[in-house]
Amino acid sequence: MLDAFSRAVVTADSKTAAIGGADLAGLRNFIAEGNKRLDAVNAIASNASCCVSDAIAGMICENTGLIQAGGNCYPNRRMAACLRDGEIILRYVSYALLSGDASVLDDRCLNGLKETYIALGVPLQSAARAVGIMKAICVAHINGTNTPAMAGNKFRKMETPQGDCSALSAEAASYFDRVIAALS
Ligand SMILES: CCC1=C(C)/C(=C/C2=NC(=C\c3[nH]c(/C=C4\NC(=O)[C@H](C)[C@H]4CC)c(C)c3CCC(=O)O)/C(CCC(=O)O)=C2C)NC1=O
Repeated sequence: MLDAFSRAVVTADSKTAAIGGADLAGLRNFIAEGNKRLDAVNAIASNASCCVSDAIAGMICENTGLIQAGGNCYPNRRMAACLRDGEIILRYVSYALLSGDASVLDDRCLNGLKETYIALGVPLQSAARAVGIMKAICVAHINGTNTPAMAGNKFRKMETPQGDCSALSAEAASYFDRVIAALS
């Protein structure tokens, strides 16, 4: 498991090189933008249960067969497993965003997940759809562009200073895309 710093060390070591200008500039930026990163992680983590339940509900609304006999969210035991998986995935995305590196997500969550789902008959497309909804929710929370129209009575605006979070929300989006790619 790596983070932005250990990744720079491993990359330099593989080239038997000193840590160079571009690597240091990247890490300097990582530090300078560190508080923004923590706010972005908080935007995900502190809205996690709402995000997961909304994504799974949305996935089921679009495909109600999932909660009928024979569907993979039926009976409640499977519904609970699905909600739990959503929470696990979101948690590892938040770890990746915190460390600025995808390896924790790859090694501890995605490695073997597709094979597990295929073995259990968990529909990959539906799982990817739920992850896609979580991505939309988290990007909106990081950017502060979530709206009462989409959130209903659960609407919650993060009380973070306004600024440019486009790089961080794009990075977060890339981790969700990584999950979707691993299930495709
Ligand atoms: C380390 C991280 C980690 C991950 C990622 C993980 C995933 C994981 N999800 C599982 C099951 C499951 N996962 C789902 C998920 C879904 N079903 C759907 O229709 C939806 C598409 C989707 C929710 C979005 C379901 C329903 C099961 C139970 C399947 C069964 O027992 O028949 C299982 C089998 C064992 C169990 O039921 O607990 C594992 C290992 N476990 C871990 O420890």
